[in-house]
Amino acid sequence: MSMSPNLAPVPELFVSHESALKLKVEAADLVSWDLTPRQICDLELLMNGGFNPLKGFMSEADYDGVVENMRTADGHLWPIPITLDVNSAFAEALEIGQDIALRDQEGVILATMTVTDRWAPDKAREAEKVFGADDDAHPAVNYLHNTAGEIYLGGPVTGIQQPVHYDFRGRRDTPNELRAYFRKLGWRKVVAFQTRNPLHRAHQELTFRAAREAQANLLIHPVVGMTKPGDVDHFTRVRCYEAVLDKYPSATTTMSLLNLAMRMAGPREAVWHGLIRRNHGCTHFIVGRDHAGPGKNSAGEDFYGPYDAQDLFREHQDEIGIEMVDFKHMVYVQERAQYEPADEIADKDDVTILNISGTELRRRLAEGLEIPEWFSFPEVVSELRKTRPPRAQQGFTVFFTGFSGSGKSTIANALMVKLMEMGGRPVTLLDGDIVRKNLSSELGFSKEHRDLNIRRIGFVASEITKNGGIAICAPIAPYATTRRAVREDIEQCGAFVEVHVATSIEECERRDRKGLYKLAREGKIKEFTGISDPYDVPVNPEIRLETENVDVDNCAHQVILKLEQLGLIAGM
Ligand code: PPS
Repeated sequence: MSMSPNLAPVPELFVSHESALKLKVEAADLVSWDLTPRQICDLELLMNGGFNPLKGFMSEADYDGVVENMRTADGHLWPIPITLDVNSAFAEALEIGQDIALRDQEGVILATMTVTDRWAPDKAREAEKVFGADDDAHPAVNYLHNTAGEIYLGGPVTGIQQPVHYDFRGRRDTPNELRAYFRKLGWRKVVAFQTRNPLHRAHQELTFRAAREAQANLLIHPVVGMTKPGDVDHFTRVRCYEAVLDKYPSATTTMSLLNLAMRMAGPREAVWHGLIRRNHGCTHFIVGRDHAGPGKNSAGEDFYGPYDAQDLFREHQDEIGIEMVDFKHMVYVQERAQYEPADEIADKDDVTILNISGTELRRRLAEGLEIPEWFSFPEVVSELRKTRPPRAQQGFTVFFTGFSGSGKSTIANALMVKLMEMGGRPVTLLDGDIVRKNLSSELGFSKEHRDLNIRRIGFVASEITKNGGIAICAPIAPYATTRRAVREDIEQCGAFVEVHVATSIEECERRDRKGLYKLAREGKIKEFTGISDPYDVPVNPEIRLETENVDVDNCAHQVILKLEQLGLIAGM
């Protein structure tokens, strides 16, 4: 099959500059929806033609068709639902036919939408059909059930302005800008490489080969919108790509950043990526092993087969309008000092095959170990080391939880002093009482107020952790769900070490250091944890400290040993 390049512009959803100015003023009076980060990515690609032929967020009929058989109501191939999910309170207050303003997170109006459809989706069906399993281990299924609103709105979009980006502005192109660029350079064949990871030597070899095979120019087209949780952040990745770009012949290779919110939907996602690249004026698209793979399901198995994406793509290739360049897994053959496709090595029993997996790379970065030159470029490794310093140099949070009077504050203080004695990282103590005085002085002890208090502590601790410091928190934090939410926030930027100070309520009451238990028993303090209010005992904390007959210094030392075992402090 040969794809003829069609570099005529793709339709966009923007109105003219003059109309946009007028519409923006009028839209200020409309009911507005504050877009989520994922919706902003989707809207950008809807408006600039990246999601052509879609004209807005999907109607219920389009959604049903896409979920069931990858087709919109009028028969276009489209594998991924593009829906505007909202909460039911917002949805119920609307009337069908009403225009709403779509705002970014700063409140800037990006577009208006005429609401033609409103429905409560069957999320379990969407998960099964689109992502292959109703399993929260899949990041998009987890998003669907735990982040997305319960109601979907659909309707055509009128674009006012693109979302604003302050980073790497010169590297971002709309589909029509890329088409114009290819036209200008006379690039009739362009092979696109989709990526959400830093480029190492294997990727470079693979893209080189793909371009050679297709006798095409090369577009490195990394995703900078939303990728898989836990991926290397896009700032670091783009700096890595820029370093690698120097190794490509500049006359035949370019790079552009794509503000796509990935779903990690494997085969369906590959087809979607192909449609998006066709819209960006490319003629060929690289689909490798486990394209857009979400990792393991909750039974520890892969969601999709390693080449399912290639199979589905091949089936729909003509309709997508872009030719697949399929690639197998590339490995390094030491004797020949080169990369080769793993399944084409005839003498594999006689040669040494080297490969470093993503997990192994992360381990080496975390432990500050060597990353060989055959694997990656020194410039890339040095960028990665800057953002992923060894664990012993990263920030982390120690989160004490336990009853009032259990000894949390005292042990936390001792731990702080020991960490300060070691030096190297700033240490901040967010003790329950200190926080209540400074951050949460208006709060009481209802569940709602306690949760708010803990979320505030979590927020401050995550900022400290992100910036390389050590946060020690010591609130009661009686609710397991709130502790888990804080853990999830913090684990995005560093380690979270939960310490259960397991002093029994009887012992706390016997000690009654502040005289509060007596008041609680007399009913003079209401909602007192352990007496008249619940405490969820941590099921799986990193450490559980028994304080009865153990002195404070020893308790703090147990925490230090745990931190050392976790690699968070260098060996003593
Ligand atoms: S929470 O639940 O995590 O928000 O609590 P926290 O911010 O750690 O505050 C607990 C301290 O407030 C005092 N105090 C109470 N504790 C529990 N229940 C009630 N009703 C209550 N009223 C006041 C108590 O001294 C706690 O101090 P610590 O440091 O835990 O001994």
